[in-house]
This record gives sequence, structure tokens and C-alpha cells, in this order.
Amino acid sequence: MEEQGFFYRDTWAEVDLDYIKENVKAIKANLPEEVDFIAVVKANAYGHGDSQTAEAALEAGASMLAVAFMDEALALRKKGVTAPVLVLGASRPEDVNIAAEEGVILTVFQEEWLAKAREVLKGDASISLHIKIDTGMGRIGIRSAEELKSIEKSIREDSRLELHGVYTHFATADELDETYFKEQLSLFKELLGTLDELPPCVHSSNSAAALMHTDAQFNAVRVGIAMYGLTPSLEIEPELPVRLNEAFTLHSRLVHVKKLEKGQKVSYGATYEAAEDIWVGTLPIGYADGWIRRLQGQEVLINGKRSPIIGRICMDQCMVRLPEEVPVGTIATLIGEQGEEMISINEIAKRLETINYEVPCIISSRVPRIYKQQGKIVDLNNSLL
Ligand code: PMH
Repeated sequence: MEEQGFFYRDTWAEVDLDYIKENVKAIKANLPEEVDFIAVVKANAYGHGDSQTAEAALEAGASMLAVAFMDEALALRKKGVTAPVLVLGASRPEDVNIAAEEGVILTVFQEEWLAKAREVLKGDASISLHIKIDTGMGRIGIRSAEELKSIEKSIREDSRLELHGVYTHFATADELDETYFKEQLSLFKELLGTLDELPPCVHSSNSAAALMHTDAQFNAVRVGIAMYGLTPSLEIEPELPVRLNEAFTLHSRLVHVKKLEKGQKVSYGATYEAAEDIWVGTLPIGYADGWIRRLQGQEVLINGKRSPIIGRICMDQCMVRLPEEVPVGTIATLIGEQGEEMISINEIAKRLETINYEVPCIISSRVPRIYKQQGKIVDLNNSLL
């Protein structure tokens, strides 16, 4: 476990590594044994912390990691993660040498890319590749059998290149209507059929497909959101075959508590006016932490009670209406459970009119992530909890 830095502000995100492990195991248990689990840890593991999440997922049975960019793969290597890492997004062809050095698997998504990469690959350096087929996502990938065949030929004729995988990505696997999903799947199968030989790792499923579509598992699945304990969509939530536990929670502590008299105002614009005498607390978290202004009115949990954010959210602070006078230092849970109450990531996503994926991602790097295992904080670094 990487040592965590000290921090001096009582605002933190807590990531439960046991939940991540349980989620991986539960999802794996729902897959045929021979299907490999690729843990998607791009974007700092959806805001959860890249190497910590990666190690937890690997311990629970994942056999490969996937990230969006080369920088993310290199960050994992720097932190000592040695497992295979696939870069899902476009990398620059001139960066193949660093990928070769670090044993990072790259995605081939265009013929020109491959030609350039072969040209710049130095000496007898070798690299593993996965071919990305675009079956309807319209993002990156090969769109025709001709291009696919030509790419396969180029890879196979160059002994420095290993064709390790081939994959596609679904646009609608999280919807109950399967029409478009089925079109993509059948196009993928059709294109796979044109290859001379299937590489060892064929994959197409994200979380939704891995959980809901047994016909699309091939020999690996790429799971992100469900590993973090979140449903891929609200639409399929009631149908999910496994129980998931949300790993990410967010907390702060009251730094100032005061009584406001009727008529007194709160925050920029003085838009909030106390309609009666009330208790107000200040939390050291604001929009620069990703707790954006649109969250005005959202509740936080204090002593197990819902307490609304009042007035405008500032860059580093926001104010809450307290249920009663409480001491400075009292914990406020912005995401997570207190007593009988729970504020889920889905609740925050709904208020922000977005999807749950976005919520932990937008909690900025200014908020330290601390890690929980067997109910305890690992590497406890200050007076928290
Ligand atoms: N594979 C690819 C190529 C992806 O882009 C993603 C997620 C996943 C697998 C994992 O999906 P899951 O989290 O639903 O399991 N990509 C994105 C994205 O680009 N925007 O939101 C999720």
C-alpha cells in the first residue's frame, strides 16, 4: 500500500477497498470461470485512486487493468503496479517505444496509426496490441472488414508486434431495449469471423453487458462502474443479478457553528435569509473540491440528520442549516451513511442531472482519498475518525 500524504483540512473521501474487492468477486462469480476480468481504472479509477483500486481489484481476481491514456498506465507503473495494462484510448504512435519499455498494451484503431507506430518502433523492441473495432459507438476504431484484415496482416507480419486482443465497446448496454446492442454484437461477431485467427483476448462488455448479457462475454469483460459499487444506469438497476456496495464516501467536519437571527443572511449575493433563528455550520469544502454550486440545497448528514446546504457554495466552503446546536468538529457526511440515513452517489447525480459516473470523478484532487480495509483506515495519517 502506497504511503498517503499528510493533510491538514478535515475534508476527505473514504474509499472502502473491501467493497471494491467484494464487488469484483460478486461480478466474477456471475461470469463463467474462464472469462477474465479487466478492471477499468482510468480517470484515477473513476476518482477512487488508481493504484489502490487496481491492487484491490487484482487481489480479488482481476487479471488485467485498463486505462484511457498512456500517462495513466505509466502512473500505475511508477506506483509499482506490474499487472498487464491496456490503454483503451488513442495513444500517439511515437510513444510506442515507451509503451514497449514499460510493457503497456496499446490499442490499434487505425491503419495509419499502425504504419507510423511500426516506423518509429526502435530496433527489436516488441509490443502487445489490441485491435479496437467500432461497431456503432462512433468514437475510435476500425469500421470495415478490409481495414481489419489489413491491420491483422500488418501485425502478424511484424515479429515485434503481438496481436494479443480484439475488442469493441457498446453504446447502449445499460438500456433495457436491446435492439442497438444486438446490432453491435452481431457486427462484432461478423468482423471477428473475418480474422485469420482470433487473438487470445476477445472482449466487448462493459459493466452493464458483463452483468446483463451472457452472450457478449467472449473471454474477457471490462468492468468499471460496477466494481465501484454503482449501477451502470437506473434503468437496469432493478435487474442487476448481483448486490453492489458503493465504495466511495465523502466527509467533512464543521469548522464554525453559530446562531443566525431571523433576517440574517448567508454567503455570496446574500441570497439566503434566515426566516427564523437558526443554527448554521460552515464546512471546509467548496466548488474547487468538485462540490459545485449546483449542489446548493443538497442535504448533508450531521448526527444522522439531513441538513441542507444554504446560500451559495463558495470555492472552499459552504454553509449548512443545522438540526440543532452541534459542536465544532462534528462530522458531516456529504456522500455515504450516518445512522439510518444515506446519501447515495445516485442522489447527488440526480440533483446534478447527470450520471453516477461523473460524481466521484468530479471530486477534485484537492480532496484527499483515504482507504478503508476491514473496517479500519489504512495508513491513518491524522486525527480523522
Ligand atoms: N471499456 C471502455 C472502452 C470504456 O470506455 C469504459 C467506460 C469501460 C470499458 C467501462 O465501462 P463501465 O464503467 O460502464 O463498466 N467508459 C466511459 C466513458 O468513456 N464515459 O463513461 C464511461
